[in-house]
Amino acid sequence: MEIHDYEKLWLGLALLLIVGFIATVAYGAVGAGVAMVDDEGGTVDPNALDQHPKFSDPGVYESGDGEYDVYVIARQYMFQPGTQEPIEVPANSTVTFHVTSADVIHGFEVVGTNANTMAIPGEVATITVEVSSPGKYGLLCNEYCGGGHHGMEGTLRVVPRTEFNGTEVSG
Ligand SMILES: [Cu+2]
Repeated sequence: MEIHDYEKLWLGLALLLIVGFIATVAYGAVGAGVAMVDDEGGTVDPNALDQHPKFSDPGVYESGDGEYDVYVIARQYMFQPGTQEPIEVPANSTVTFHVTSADVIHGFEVVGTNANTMAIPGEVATITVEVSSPGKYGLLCNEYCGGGHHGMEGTLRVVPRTEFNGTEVSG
């Protein structure tokens, strides 16, 4: 059987395309750092957040050298903290957000980064990000949660380490 040269060329190009698609999908699955939120954060009673050791006073907690835990409650239509007062963390640190919802399903996205999770009543989502230089990031809810959804936003401020005062952030 003889295959025409032109046909060989197109067969080669089609194969190349398939390999390219597989490589793209493989990169998207593992290389880009996209991960599903797992059960690691545990569960919580959404009706008793005020009795939770951390969610009763949501905010920034130092958990180690240059490591911080940030407890955030999403509710219609604000992040607490984040909306009424910005979440403030020092530059060059590792920040783990623990996010839950007090009412309906919300989203929690740090705009311009790949930190993006759902906030589900009863579930605690955890995401860890490295913050480097000082700057200001928007927070926004990306799950439709009701009439005020479009206004549900907040601020994450990364401040120079010398300006960071951990004692006034929590709450
Ligand atoms: Cu929303």
